[in-house]
Amino acid sequence: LYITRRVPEEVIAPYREYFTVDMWHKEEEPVPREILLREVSDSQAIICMLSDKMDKEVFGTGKTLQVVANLAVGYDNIDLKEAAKARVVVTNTPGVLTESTADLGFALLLASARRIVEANQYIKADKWKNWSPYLLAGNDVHGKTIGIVGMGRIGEAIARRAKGFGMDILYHNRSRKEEAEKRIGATYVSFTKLLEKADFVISVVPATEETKHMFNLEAFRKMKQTAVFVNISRGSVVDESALLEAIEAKEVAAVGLDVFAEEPINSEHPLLNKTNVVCLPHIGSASVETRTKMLQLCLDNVKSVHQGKGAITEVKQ
Ligand code: 8YV
Repeated sequence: LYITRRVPEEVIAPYREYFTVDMWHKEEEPVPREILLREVSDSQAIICMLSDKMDKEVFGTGKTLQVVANLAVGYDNIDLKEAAKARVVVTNTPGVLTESTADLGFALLLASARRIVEANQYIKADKWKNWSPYLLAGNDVHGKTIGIVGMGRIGEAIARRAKGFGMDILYHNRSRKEEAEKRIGATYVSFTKLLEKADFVISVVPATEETKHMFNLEAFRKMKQTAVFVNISRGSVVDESALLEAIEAKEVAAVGLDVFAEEPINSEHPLLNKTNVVCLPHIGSASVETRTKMLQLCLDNVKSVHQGKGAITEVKQ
């Protein structure tokens, strides 16, 4: 088993009796492509992450490869067709990260609406000399309407949190989710209606051909000028230049982004330099507890495939 980042030994230790584990030695830096290809060529299993492009070249190189376990619920970094051709099982980490990702989504929503980051910067820049009634006044969250785009596990977990804030819940999804509607009291609406009615629009859709740039200029123009837009899914669902244009034209009030078209971004990124935009480095599922559960699920998948029992959470094409 080769793991493409450095991960804590205590999580790996219980699995060392089942397979030989080797890993890239840096925690934050991705494994260089040539090393990935070399490791793939003599491994039976790989645990990889979203910045590792698992494409035709990788699957062509991995003659002994049996399983690729992605440390994420999204798997847009993996070419499933090539994996199937090479008879490699692909797994992801659904379920274990739902609540942490919803927590982060809500944190971003609150931070953007109530200008939390800007307010913190304000003190750090020694600007707090006085108090005035509308100093750093933001938008209320409680009692407003949230529009959740993508009603999967994470969408539903966000809806539960929104309910606690007394919000009205609208959602849009490829297909209507009647069971979820009953559980959380959400209303299914068209994408256009959601954009027009919601005070908070949050994207939780996976990256697919269908969702690419679904948040374009037309979409941002349909939103209320007081709307807050939050994206915790994938950067590809947003046309970033359109978002920038919408922010500059005051078509939206505030934005919270955990994901970007090209990651990582740096301090020059134009969206980062807007005071009403809160940017995070793709940390939706990044709690110590959840990352450990994700890693264990990857390891359990590898172990299960290795023992001939099949994967636990296989991604089917
Ligand atoms: C991952 C995510 O941690 O699960 C996903 O799809 O985006 C995050 O939870 C991230 O992709 C790192 O692989």
